[in-house]
Amino acid sequence: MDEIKIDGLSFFAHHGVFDFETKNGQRFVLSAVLECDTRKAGRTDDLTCSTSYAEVAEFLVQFLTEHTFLLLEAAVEQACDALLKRFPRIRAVELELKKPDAPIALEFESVSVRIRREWHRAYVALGSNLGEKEAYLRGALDGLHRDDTRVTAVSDFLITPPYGGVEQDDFLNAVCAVETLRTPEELLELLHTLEAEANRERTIHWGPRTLDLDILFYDDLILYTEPLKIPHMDMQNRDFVLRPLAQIAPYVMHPVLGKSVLQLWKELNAEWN
Ligand code: PH2
Ligand code: MG
Ligand code: MG
Repeated sequence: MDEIKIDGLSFFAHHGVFDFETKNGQRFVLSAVLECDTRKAGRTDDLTCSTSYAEVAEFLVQFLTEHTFLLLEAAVEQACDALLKRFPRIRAVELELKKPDAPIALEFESVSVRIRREWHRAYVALGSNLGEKEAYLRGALDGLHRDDTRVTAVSDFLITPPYGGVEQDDFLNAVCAVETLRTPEELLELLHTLEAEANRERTIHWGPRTLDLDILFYDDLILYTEPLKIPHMDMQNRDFVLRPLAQIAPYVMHPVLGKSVLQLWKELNAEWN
């Protein structure tokens, strides 16, 4: 990815753990690497196709002087977050915040914290087989639209027979693509909140539910933890996942099985025919 860099942006602010730091303030030095596609601006010589580094620099200094944090960690975390929400062309950002005059009673040049944050792409499966199924799915899609997460594509809503052996009503299923600043664990937390808001009760395993939201993919991540496994462990066996996913992401590769969604769906269907 192309980069726009701002180096050694110096300003006065009040971050710090000690009282005298928040009271008196001190000098900070910020460096930023903005990952964005500069091709179009490069071809057209038109600033509206890019992100103005002046605007970014002013935004960062304003943010870091208007807010006061105890930790450099918090200052850069929240500055990255605010920046990525404010400038849509910036896909990822690396910020380094230095405190050249930090309260350390030794000879040193500076201390700093450097982090990189980015928009992630995830795919989420939606299902409902209790009550107003369509309203539950629409409610979930609305709930996924927020400042740190955006729905970028939605499949058709499909009526599907129950899978997994529990006798129950048909499901309404869909899949959506999201862009998110959340980690997988934070995204899962949001999904659980939305399920709870839909009055989901966790009773019978695989039983009827007002709303079920599962993470299918998160970038190319492979994660095997309790309670979160990515990619979804059973997705390759589920027509109600692969069919809608193939509508919006046919060529996305399954990072463990090494096959595209379309290929997995074709193989699943071939098993039946
Ligand atoms: N979800 C399950 C179990 N079985 N069957 C269909 N058709 N759709 C689902 O969403 C579904 C299911 C457990 O999450
Ligand atoms: Mg499920
Ligand atoms: Mg679930």
